[in-house]
Amino acid sequence: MTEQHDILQSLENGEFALWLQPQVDLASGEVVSAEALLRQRQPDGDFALPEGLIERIERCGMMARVGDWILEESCRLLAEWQSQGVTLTLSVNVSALQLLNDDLRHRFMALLTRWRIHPGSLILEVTESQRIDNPQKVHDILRPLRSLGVRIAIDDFGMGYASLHQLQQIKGLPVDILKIDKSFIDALPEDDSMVAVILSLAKHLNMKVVAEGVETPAQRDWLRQAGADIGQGFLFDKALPPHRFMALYCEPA
Ligand code: G
Ligand code: G
Ligand code: MN
Ligand code: NA
Repeated sequence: MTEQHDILQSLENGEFALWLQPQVDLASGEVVSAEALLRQRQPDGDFALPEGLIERIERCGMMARVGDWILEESCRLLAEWQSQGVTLTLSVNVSALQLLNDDLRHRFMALLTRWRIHPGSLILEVTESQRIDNPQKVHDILRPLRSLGVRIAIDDFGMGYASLHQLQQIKGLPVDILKIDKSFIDALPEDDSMVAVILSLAKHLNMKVVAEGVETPAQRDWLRQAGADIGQGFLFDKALPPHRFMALYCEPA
């Protein structure tokens, strides 16, 4: 059986799911958002993200198909929240391959309209470490989405830009949020130099900061006092199935 066929089967059999990990406003301690993380039902019934699944999906040319499912499922979740008066935002990962697909913009706008999603409730996470090889193209794709009110986050920030020249390019990108890579959060609070630099850069560029992989109260406290906006990590909670996330974190209006 081909990889393509396997993935198509998974889609058709409803084996993919988006689980939700809370994102916490560090100043208030409130859950204000969630990151949607892809999971696949395993033969034993558990859901997991098998090692290398995303890469496999990309390699066999199925990222557009799966990416469409991810965006649709995200809109469905948001529409459900909105109908219940839940005001949390949702962060959705989009791969660079998905982004470079020429008609993503049109399919995406159609989705927002069909599900009547308030665009401000959606954040797209673009992974920096996949390297933005063609900033002009990424720019052209992101700009119209952003002008609708969708916000753009750079995921794994700090891992991809090897040079100041590359860093220079991000100034021109239509980006709202930097998500600091977990490796820099791991160093806190003893070594705070990289996180401090990124916080200052974000402030300079008028961007918000999300710290990912927050695991200890000491890390959370350092980030809060340094003015980071949002924290995400096992200290708060792991990714949960949507019904459990909603029972725990979505207050009915
Ligand atoms: O929990 P975690 O194992 O879910 O995620 C592992 C990696 O897979 C992360 O780098 C994350 O960005 C990526 N990932 C998780 N869900 C998605 C998704 O829906 N789309 C894309 N493109 N990547 C995802
Ligand atoms: O999209 P991204 O690369 O940011 O995906 C986040 C990944 O990090 C997911 O695999 C998620 O399950 C994982 N993760 C989230 N919080 C923590 C944490 O506090 N510690 C660890 N080790 N992993 C985390
Ligand atoms: Mn992410
Ligand atoms: Na990340």
